[in-house]
Amino acid sequence: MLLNQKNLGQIASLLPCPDYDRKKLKVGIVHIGVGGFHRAHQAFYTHLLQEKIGASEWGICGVGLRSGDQKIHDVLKAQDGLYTLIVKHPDGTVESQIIGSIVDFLLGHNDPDPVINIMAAPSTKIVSLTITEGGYNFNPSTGEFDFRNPDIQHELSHPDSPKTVYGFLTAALKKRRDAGLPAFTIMSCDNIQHNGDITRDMLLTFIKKLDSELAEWVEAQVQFPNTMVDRITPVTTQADIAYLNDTYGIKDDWPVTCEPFIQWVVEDKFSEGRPEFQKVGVQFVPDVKPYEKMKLRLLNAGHSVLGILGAIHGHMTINACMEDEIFVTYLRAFMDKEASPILDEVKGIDLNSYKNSLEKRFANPNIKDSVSRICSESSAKLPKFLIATLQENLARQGSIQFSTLVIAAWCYYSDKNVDSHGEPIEIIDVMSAELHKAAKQTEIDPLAFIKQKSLFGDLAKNERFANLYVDTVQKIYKDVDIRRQMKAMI
Ligand code: CS2
Repeated sequence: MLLNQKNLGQIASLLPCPDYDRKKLKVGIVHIGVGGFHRAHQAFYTHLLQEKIGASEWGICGVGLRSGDQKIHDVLKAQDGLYTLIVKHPDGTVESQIIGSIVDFLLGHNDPDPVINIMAAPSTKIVSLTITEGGYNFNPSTGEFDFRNPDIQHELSHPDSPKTVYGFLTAALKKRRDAGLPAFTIMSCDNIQHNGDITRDMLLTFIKKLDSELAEWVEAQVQFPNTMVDRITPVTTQADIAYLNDTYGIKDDWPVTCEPFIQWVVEDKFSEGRPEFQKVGVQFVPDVKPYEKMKLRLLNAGHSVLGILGAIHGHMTINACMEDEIFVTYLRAFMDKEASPILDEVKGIDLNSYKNSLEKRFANPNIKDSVSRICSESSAKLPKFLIATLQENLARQGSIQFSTLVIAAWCYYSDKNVDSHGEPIEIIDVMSAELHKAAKQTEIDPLAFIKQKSLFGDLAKNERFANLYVDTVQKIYKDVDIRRQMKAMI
């Protein structure tokens, strides 16, 4: 039975279904980037809220801006926005439920107007984003907006046919201002420290090039709350689709799986009001920064440590890494000696318990989060998750060896594209060609990989780091048994 609105009555006897009247749910949030994470997190919280207060004006219209979003568009359209969320507990229990908070879906890449119009509609109060770390179009090392991006160039000369998130937001905000409507809030939900502030800086830099009056209006009217988001959401597999079919006879072409843990900490500043998310466990705080930093530098960086070293060793999943004692001890040493010392105190959170809980979450044997998901787009992730920590530790004479091994390992597999058993590693990264080219120089110039300025800034000139890095990378090139290198350090 296909998952759709018509069949919901029947499906309700099999799985929990939305108990609010979806016909009454109006679009108040436009969300750009409807991947698994959005559906396991914000759309789930929004669904919980409707269950609590009844259908409101806070339904979600999903938006995809890239041609690759066609598939999720087609699936959600065919399913009337409905999908199954499959929560996998560490003890093997699985809880599934049907989520109903997404009420429409629009694609912007061929026909931008409907997307601009829904964003400019008076009923839209929030435009939220999960466009990935790489989607913000800034140089990871300098933080500057990248005007060389051909899509940005196109938008500057054709503001009526936007392509990137910046072009769409600008066109919609202009329309609102011209119509005398208040601005919407722009809420980034990506894993970037100060995600709201960065979105604001980038958008204003872009708009200033186009229309300085509009930039002034945006500066005065639009709020950009910073947010910390958290829920491990692995890539959906065919087995997940088959599970729903075999167990319940439900045909859902793109369910989402995730861990039980969920957290959302949001800075409470919204231009046009917000859903009462506090009723379903969202924390609103005056300052999100300490939460963001803790999460990015422990969870996300911890993932990268396991993922990159795991990829070289040949572990396929994060939980497989956590079954390997050397990986567990190494991860903890990284967290204790390098990540924690630079974190500010977070009110109400005991750092040790937080780290213990991360270890448990990573070890969840049912999540089977692939190392390849974690390693994908490392060029956008590592500068924020790991290299930032390394830089701060260099400035304070702190430990850097655990992070350095990860960077050297990243160089090794970017060069060789194989793990220590000679099995191929597929590199999924917009910068894969550049990474490969730089890494390939290592045997001639051992600093070549870290001389990539857009990722490492001037780190290659830091003597302490450069010496340790050269030593470490040479060790790996001589002996690729990464576990042996790790063991020697713990
Ligand atoms: C992961 C995140 O992409 C990554 O490398 O660390 O997707 C992580 O699973 C989420 O941020 C968890 O909240």
